[in-house]
Amino acid sequence: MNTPSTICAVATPPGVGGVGIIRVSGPDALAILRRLCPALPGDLQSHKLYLTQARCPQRGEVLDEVLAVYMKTPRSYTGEDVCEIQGHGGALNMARLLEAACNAGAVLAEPGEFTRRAFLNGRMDLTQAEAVADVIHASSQAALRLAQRHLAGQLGESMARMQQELVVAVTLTEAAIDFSTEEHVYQLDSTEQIGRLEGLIGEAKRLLGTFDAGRQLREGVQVVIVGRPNAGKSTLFNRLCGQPRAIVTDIPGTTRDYLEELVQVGGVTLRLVDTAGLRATEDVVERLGVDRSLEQASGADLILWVIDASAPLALDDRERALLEQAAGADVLPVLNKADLPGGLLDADRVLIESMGTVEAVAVSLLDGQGGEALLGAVEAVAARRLAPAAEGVTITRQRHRQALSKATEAMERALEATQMGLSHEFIALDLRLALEALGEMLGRVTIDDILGRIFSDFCVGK
Ligand SMILES: Nc1nc2c(ncn2[C@@H]2O[C@H](COP(=O)(O)OP(=O)(O)OP(=O)(O)O)[C@@H](O)[C@H]2O)c(=O)[nH]1
Ligand SMILES: [Mg+2]
Repeated sequence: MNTPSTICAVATPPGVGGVGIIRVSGPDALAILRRLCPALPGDLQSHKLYLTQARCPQRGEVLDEVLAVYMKTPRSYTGEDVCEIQGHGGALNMARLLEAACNAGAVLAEPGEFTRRAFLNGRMDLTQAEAVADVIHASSQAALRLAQRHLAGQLGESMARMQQELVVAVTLTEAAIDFSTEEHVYQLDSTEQIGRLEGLIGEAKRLLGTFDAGRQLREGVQVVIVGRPNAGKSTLFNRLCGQPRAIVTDIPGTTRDYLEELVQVGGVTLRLVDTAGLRATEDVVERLGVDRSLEQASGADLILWVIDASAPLALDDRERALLEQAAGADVLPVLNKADLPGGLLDADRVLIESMGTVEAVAVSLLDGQGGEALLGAVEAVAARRLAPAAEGVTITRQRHRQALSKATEAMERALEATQMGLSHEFIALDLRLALEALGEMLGRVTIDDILGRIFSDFCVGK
């Protein structure tokens, strides 16, 4: 195997800050640190901060007064020898220290390379590596808590437990194949095997059921504002954003393209989208805008359906189709313009109620009445949708869902074959497929390792 290079990067964000950190990782990290900070003692201790001076490795001039730390392999983030130099924050100072680290023998790290090395060195599984990015990018308290749980290994541990159970199932099945022709015939206890597989499938399905909430927590709940032109969509968008982000006029068809903003409501992040009013139009630009609005709405978790309640409901065909096809999304009817005399007919109200998944809220976006009730309703829907991810093990990415679905399908095939008393060979094949899928999720393919270890514990045959 090639010796890995020693990489370096600025670990703190760009710009001005009290402290800036240069991180170095790899086999030469300590030598590089010594070249940069020649005054460090010869018997440098690991995991201890030293106040010293960083100097230019070539010319010897003082670059900065720094705190330096050496973290000896394997007790470091990457599992390699790691050194960190904490200098005074500031783009120029950091750039100069980084250049000095390169002159001392390090190469610039690629994006994510420290975490990649941590994963490759077995310091974390893939779900934890993903969680590092999620912690950094978390846009709400709830998303941050979930990312921290994943970083702590909650998801990985749960997958590893399933993996272990599955290994037992594979081992027993393969034992039944290998030893069925020998003197002491090994019989697979199919009742026990069925129970084990049913338990595993149940757990996998429970986890798959957390995906929607997990994704919404990680990425934000997608809230799309739709309705007829002039209903007040952009006015609502601006109110929720807290700033006049979208253009509002009394000309129907003002919004042409959709607009998106991240908005915090009650500790939850919403991906709020304002769209073009839905109507038939000859205008090419507006028509494209309507198409894009429909596209946005098809990915919505919550649709805020804005209705001008001062006139009878003139439901457009696109509007009807959109609301009827919004599978899985909540629909909250917003009866706007409550400051004007009501114009909705009784039949309109019945229709609105039938199309909404939650109770309609009457508001005037102009004078603010009903604003609290509307926010409360949005918060309630978001909280209900996110509840499955609030605690317990949760999956958050398509990658997790795909791997888990693959594992579940394979386990279901194995269960069915076991129940039908089919050949152990086929069952073992499916169980191995399921194991591989779980291995993909953790980024570890250790099936044969685990099999070897566990197999030696089973006293089957001689
Ligand atoms: N009286 C009254 N007028 C309102 C209310 N909310 C919005 N309006 C007005 O309705 C008009 C249209 O508002 P917009 O927010 O631009 O409507 P829109 O749904 O985004 O319209 P398009 O972008 O054309 O689809 C503007 O003149 C607003 O000031 C309300 O509660 N009461
Ligand atoms: Mg608009």
